[in-house]
Amino acid sequence: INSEQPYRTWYHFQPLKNWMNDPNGPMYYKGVYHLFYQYNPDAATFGHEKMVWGHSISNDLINWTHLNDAIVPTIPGDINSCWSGSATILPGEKPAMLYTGIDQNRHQVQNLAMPKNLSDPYLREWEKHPQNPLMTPPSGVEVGEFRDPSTAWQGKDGKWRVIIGAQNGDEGKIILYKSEDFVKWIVDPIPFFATDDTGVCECPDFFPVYINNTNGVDTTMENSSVRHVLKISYLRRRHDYYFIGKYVSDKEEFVPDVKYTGTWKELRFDYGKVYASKSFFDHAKNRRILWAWAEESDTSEDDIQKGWAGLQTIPRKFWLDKNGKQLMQWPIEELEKLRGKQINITGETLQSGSTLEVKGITASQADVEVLFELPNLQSAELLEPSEVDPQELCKEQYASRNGMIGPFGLQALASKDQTERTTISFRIYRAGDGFKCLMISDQTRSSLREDVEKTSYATIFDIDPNLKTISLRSLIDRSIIESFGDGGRACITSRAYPLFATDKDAHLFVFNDGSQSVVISQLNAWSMKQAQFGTESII
Ligand code: DQQ
Repeated sequence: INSEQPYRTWYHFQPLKNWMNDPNGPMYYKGVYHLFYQYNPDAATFGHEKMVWGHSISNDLINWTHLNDAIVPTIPGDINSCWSGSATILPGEKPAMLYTGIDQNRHQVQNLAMPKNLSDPYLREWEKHPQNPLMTPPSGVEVGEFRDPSTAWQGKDGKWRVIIGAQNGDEGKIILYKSEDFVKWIVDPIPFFATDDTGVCECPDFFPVYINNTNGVDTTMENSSVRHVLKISYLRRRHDYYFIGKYVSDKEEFVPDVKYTGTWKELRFDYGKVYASKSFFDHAKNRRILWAWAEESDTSEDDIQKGWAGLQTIPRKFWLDKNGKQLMQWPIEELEKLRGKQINITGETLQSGSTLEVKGITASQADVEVLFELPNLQSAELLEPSEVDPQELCKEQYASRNGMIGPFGLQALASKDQTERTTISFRIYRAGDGFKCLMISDQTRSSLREDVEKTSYATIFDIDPNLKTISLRSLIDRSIIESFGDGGRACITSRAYPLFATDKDAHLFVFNDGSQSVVISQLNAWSMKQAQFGTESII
């Protein structure tokens, strides 16, 4: 299977075959993690006629058993597809799934499904509520752009609240509904959030995060120990943006600290190929976890050939940074169970223009953590203007011009001669009164194949003027690379489809193209074992 399927992942979640997109209804319930996902049971392309909820369960969020599809079109309210939605655990430990149905008129409506048998530990079968659909497009919302109910929460008055993504012309809206019994929902006439010129808001997620604590918290918490986060997937931009702010349930009001600007400065969960993310509170380990869809960047014909399309990122624990201004993310600790053979490099100087191969691990499936020791930041070149779109900076002409401090970093999924390589790098600038780090995942040389999309991704973040070291962690898995800069401050996911740098022919290098040398203070790289993806025998 390896040589026939060089791009199929070893430890990133995938169904056995066919098309997968958004993560749906992730939850932890009575000792079992559940992941549902948008799935086309019939093909490796999006099912315009029929999408269903695939369902898999796990004890550790890494090894999975695939079950039968959980929610499939059966009623007038979802006969043309079962689209995205979220889990809420109701009092009495009863999971409830609100999801979007494409109804008999191809309108988008919201439905409720609940487990048929709560004593089945895997919750294999789901029953639809007889009163479905529970919500139909309200006035001021297009009938075909009303979808993706969030996890519900209770306000101080005890009523349930849920938000739904919508559109009216160019206006993107987040619509709030309230309910006492989870069945009869009343729309709030004032949108919970709106953006003028974005088009539809998809997969909204809304939850509290602790101030000064990396633990997660249940969606209903509302007091002075937390801030709130609203995440929206904007379809036109195909990115997941988030806003940190203040939520007051008795006013039905969420006020973001920074107003939506529609520019590159907007905060994002990931600056690469990630969309339709969804979080859940894992009360087993008191953490909030993010799932996200990493779509393919090869052609649809390739997907049909491969027989599959779409991955989920490795679940990430996330929390509010000490500065209160952004979220920090880190792959869940359970992933480390898959670490096999380890290579370590300590205290090695990388002179200007040098490249060092990290030998002795399976470079096509690896987990790499590097801590770079930086030269004196005063030697960094000046960034002018000091506020510039990192995506512009990363364009070829900039990226190829070498700087003083950086670019330095990793070349992953690289061929021996490095003609194929995905380059994840840092470059430090003096900017205004402080310093900034530009992080890039450069796909332009990721494959000698011409038919794959090779967009590069970049983000820029402020660094402390006294910063002595900077860390980079990359999870490499055959056709995906998830990179975490500065301890999870900046995340970039990319897809790569090398022609030659696959399996045993994949290599990993550390490099420094800046004119100042940098030191590998510590590098640890592990071969990654294959995660288990089993199937239950079909009942
Ligand atoms: N995918 C689902 C929709 C959602 C979109 C359909 C986001 O519910 O808006 O598969 O990728």
